[in-house]
Amino acid sequence: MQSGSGGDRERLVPALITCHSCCSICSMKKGTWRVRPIIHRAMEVGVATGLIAFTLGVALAACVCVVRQRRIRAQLTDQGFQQFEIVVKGRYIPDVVKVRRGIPLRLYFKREEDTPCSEHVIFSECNIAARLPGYQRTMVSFTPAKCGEILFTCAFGHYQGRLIVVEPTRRDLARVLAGQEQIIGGGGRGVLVGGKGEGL
Ligand SMILES: [Cu+2]
Repeated sequence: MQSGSGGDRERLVPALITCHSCCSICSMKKGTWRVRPIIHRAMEVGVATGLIAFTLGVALAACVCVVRQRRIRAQLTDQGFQQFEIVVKGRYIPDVVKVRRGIPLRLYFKREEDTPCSEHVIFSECNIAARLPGYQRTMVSFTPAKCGEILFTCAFGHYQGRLIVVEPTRRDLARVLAGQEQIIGGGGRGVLVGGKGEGL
């Protein structure tokens, strides 16, 4: 007990400060923690906080990325096609849309202006051109045949947008097949596939 007073102190201080055998940040060696314990501790806390902040930052960036990806991907419908709305106002919003190959696509151009520039939308690779009346929603439909990019522009090429055509997943295909069976089996519902049901 008597001789342990020095030992008690030694045990108490490390319990408070937790010095490791060495530290690569402050190059402190084992046993030297008694000299600069507070600086050492502060560095450890600083590094730990930095690491946590960095990890949270990366996680947040990943979430934002996923949400953004979802937002620009055409939605699959229960009727077996994919659809997406693009606003035309000074440009195409959004100007990049992910679509699936081989699944009928309906693009709804919602034109919120009447400048002559954006009156037509042209998909030159697909030989598709459509007139977009001002302040209306116009459907352009086709089936993307191959993977890659499809450019669409206004008549003068000022407004530009891109469809990124990707391979559908198995889940996408299963859903589309289920939708088509439903339409075939559901009698009168098949009429909708012609694509005039919009705007009613
Ligand atoms: Cu234009």
